[in-house]
Amino acid sequence: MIDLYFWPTPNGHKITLMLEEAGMDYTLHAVNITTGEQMAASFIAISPNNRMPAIVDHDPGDTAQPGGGGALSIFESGAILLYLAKKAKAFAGETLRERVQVKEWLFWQVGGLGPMVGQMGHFARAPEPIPYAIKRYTDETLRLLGVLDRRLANHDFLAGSFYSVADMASYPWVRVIGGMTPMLNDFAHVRRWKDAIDARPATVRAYAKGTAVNPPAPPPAPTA
Ligand SMILES: N[C@@H](CCC(=O)N[C@@H](CS)C(=O)NCC(=O)O)C(=O)O
Repeated sequence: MIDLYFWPTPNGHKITLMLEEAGMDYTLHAVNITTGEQMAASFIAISPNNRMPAIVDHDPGDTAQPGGGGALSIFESGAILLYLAKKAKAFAGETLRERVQVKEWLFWQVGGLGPMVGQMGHFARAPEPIPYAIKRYTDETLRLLGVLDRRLANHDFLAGSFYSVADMASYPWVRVIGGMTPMLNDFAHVRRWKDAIDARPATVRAYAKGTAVNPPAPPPAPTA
């Protein structure tokens, strides 16, 4: 059994996407990052960077190895995805070349797309607008969407012809962009790829789990 420490943000959704795709048993523990639950000592014990997602695998299956055995905690979404892919024996490529491409695009996301889109959103909502920062992160997000679009122009998915943890890492960030801004309009291949992942049953289940954890606020009551 796997415990998933989660809040429905793009980094959190990466892991529910993978767990649902792989059909793994997991228990979801909400870590409400809007009220500071990520700062609890019990959470920092498994996620020293006080960020979610994190997992604890109670059956890592390495008891035969020296020093192995017992529950294993993992933080950082990229590390979690690679761990789960190894455990599931799926979604990380089969050949050497496939595995290299999965890692290239996974690291591209955790080091590039995620932080840049995150900063773009942060500065868009800053109490004092800083035009240089808004332009810097918007331009960089557009550049990265261009990189993604060129890759997807001749590949079904990021690592080639198969769905992988690299797609699961990037998709939630592209979904956020698509929901907030018209920025995807110029990137037809990205939209085709996003639509294909939107339609996967595991994607629908993963996002339903997120909505259950933090349901959208009800619309304000109509006034006279
Ligand atoms: N590099 C980390 C980033 C995780 C991260 O930034 N998580 C955010 C939510 S998307 C968080 O927990 N924020 C809490 C905070 O800002 O205090 C990963 O990929 O797992």
